[in-house]
Amino acid sequence: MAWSLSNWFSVRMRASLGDKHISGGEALVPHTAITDTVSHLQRKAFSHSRGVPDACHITVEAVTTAITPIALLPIHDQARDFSALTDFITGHGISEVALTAATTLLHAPHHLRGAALLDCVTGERLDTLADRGVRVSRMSYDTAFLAQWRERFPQYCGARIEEALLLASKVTRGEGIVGELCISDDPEYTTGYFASAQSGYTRIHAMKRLGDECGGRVFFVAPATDVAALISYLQLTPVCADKAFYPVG
Ligand code: PML
Repeated sequence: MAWSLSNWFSVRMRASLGDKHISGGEALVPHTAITDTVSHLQRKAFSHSRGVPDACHITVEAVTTAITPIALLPIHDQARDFSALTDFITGHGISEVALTAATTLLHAPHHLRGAALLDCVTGERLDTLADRGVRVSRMSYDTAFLAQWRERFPQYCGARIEEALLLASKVTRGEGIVGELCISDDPEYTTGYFASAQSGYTRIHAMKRLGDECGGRVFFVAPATDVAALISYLQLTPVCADKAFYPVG
């Protein structure tokens, strides 16, 4: 499929209550879907269990660079809790120090709106964006591919998983990314994931206690990575998932 650039838009939402982050969302859509996408994101902003926002910003921006087709990561389900997964995660070249730095950040009371970039060896924070973090943006599914994928994997349908899987599939293609660790910031949702190009998208159940508002995303980055180029890719390069690493048709 060929994507015409003239008609694609990035739509981003951020909702907050005072200085508390409530919800975020984003989509890369043709101009014909802007209205529906804005209403979807607005509904998302005002129905989050973290609270009712007092500000909701929605930005609509034309995309002017070529859209890169990408493949979705394969999904694995781990019926284990996070504490059992240290060996699995450190097996990706992530040190225990870096993993501890990540879990400390993800459990901090004032959590990140975007993602923190951490050196996978030292655990040092590499971006300078503080609570704002890096906002991964400009991702979409090819409509026909998504329909096939939903038919093949009905157990993974739904906006939350589809959005997380798409984001992880973009992130793990980034030059220098070793892995991503995500804890949902929804107090009622305790499943998170670890994703990497090497092992795919591994869902982790019981990632936190029910009712806990902590959460966010950490991207583990190889030493000597060009961090500015990586952030630019994550925030600005448009991608569209039009295939998986396994047959879906
Ligand atoms: C979120 O709440 O948006 C993050 C969801 C992460 C896990 C999604 C899944 O169940 O695989």
